[in-house]
Amino acid sequence: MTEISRRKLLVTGLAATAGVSALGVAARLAQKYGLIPPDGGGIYGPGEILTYASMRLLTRHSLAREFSRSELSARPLANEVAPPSEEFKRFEASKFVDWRLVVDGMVDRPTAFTVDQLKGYPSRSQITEVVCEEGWSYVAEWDGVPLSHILNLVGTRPQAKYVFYFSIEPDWWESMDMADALHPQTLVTYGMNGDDLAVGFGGPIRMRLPRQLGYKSVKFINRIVVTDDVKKFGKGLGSASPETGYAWYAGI
Ligand SMILES: Nc1nc2c(c(=O)[nH]1)N[C@H]1C(S)=C(S)[C@@H](COP(=O)(O)O)O[C@H]1N2
Ligand SMILES: [Mo]
Repeated sequence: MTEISRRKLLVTGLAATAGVSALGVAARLAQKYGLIPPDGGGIYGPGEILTYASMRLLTRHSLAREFSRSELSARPLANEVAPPSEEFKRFEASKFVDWRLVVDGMVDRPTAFTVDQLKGYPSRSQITEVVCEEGWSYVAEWDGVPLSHILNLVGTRPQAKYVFYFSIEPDWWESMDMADALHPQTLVTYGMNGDDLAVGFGGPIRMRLPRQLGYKSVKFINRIVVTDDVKKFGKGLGSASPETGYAWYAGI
């Protein structure tokens, strides 16, 4: 079955079983505007399509809540990560001067950025919440360069649909659609609460998407790939998360 007809079947099936006209309308709109998430197949597919499509239709341009300094968490919680590799320890020992963030894929000028280069671009500071799916959260101030600025520098091609990003830590990779990639609050961060970003919080470089759950904010990123084809990565579900039972789109 072709991709299109499989999708059509899925969405039509959803509309038929929904029994509520709003769901039918959402499903038809999802179909019409291509609002099908990469993990929109399988048994949880219809739910993922509904979530993604309705969030996108309602909140494409909305902002995540930003907080005031008085609301900063006294003790931000660094969630546990795997023990650092020897390679990572070497980067850390030389204060990450050799760390590179490679940006390539569907771009005109593939580039490897140093941390200092990233710090030299127009920065944005925002006080936002990290929300883990396990039920805890904290508020911190993040400093970084908007991902949109980086995408402009490298010359993202108009056909681009997704931005994939990879950690040096194996099995941690994610992607976002262009609405999130170009969103002003999506930052490539290098600082937190006025300091360099500590390793526990993902230093030297971490992706921050305050409009999605914490697991989309991948730590220790060293590669960004712009693409129009999710099938090229892993099992083709858009990120590592759906491969282990979490939604690709984790809007909050
Ligand atoms: N590389 C990497 N990134 C990661 C994780 C991880 O284990 N490794 N955990 C994720 C999860 S599940 C959450 S909730 C947040 C936690 O961020 P924090 O440590 O700042 O609280 O980081 C996300 N990014
Ligand atoms: Mo999490």
